[in-house]
Amino acid sequence: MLNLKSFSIALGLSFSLLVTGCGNEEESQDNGNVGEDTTNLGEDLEYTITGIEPGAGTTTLARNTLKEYKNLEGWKLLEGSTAGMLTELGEAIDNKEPIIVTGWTPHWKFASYDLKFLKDPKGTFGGTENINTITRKGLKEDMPNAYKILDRFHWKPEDMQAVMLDARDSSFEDAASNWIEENQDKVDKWTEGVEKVDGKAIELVSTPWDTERSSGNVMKAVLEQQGYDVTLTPVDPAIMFQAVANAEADASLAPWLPVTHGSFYEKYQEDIVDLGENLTGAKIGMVVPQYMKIDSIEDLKPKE
Ligand code: PBE
Repeated sequence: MLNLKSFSIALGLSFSLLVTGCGNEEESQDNGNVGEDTTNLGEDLEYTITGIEPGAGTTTLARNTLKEYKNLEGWKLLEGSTAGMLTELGEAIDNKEPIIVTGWTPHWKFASYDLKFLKDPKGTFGGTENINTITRKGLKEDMPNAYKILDRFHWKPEDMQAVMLDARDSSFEDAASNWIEENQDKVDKWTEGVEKVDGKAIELVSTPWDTERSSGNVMKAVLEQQGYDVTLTPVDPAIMFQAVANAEADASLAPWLPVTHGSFYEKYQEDIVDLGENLTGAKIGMVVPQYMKIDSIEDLKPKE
């Protein structure tokens, strides 16, 4: 029915290339005063911010951040994969070494480690972000029951983070059904008075990060309970917007707005239906371990 399969295959391929491309683990063993002297900090880090996938909204904003802050002259963004970033972060923390990553919340890393966002006085990473639900045009008429559930779906950062954490020891499918079991009252409000269907196919499109694997799998399970035959396909944010705009997919719970995916939203807003926020209080930016002495992006010193 749709061409998303080829998209996801392409994405899978680019992911494996990226993961292999980002395996260099530098170990700077020298300092005990983590980030105390911010000139040495740049040298210790080889003036590198540990980033994620090139296609992420976060990466676009991080590239822009390096341009906008004059004090980041000579710094570079190491683009790679989220898995690579999380490995580097975990290792740095084990060794109490400095590291700066591009990160976001909700995410289990904030539950597992003591982390902080660096202040961003220029606001290049935006402020508080929302995650929105979008559908293709005509879904309301074609699938009024699914539309109603999608429109009612909202939850809190704590809910999403709980699914992400749980999925680390099991799978997103299991974590989603556990969450539904424990939060049946919330789910009942989304499905109240909605008629069940008999195997009607619905295509959800999402992005490959744990945040959206959580919301996507919860919605998949809820719609399946209502009798839908649900396909959930992870793709890059650009493709996610394009697929909904072209009606190759029915809906997505994955757009981060107004800033992270703002450029895609602007491009496609005439061709999609925006059902508004499904989560408020998300955030992206530069993230460091609490033990580092710096507090702001402006505390970093340019390369000499
Ligand atoms: N992220 C963080 C997405 C949305 C925000 C990695 C989950 C992205 O950067 O596109």
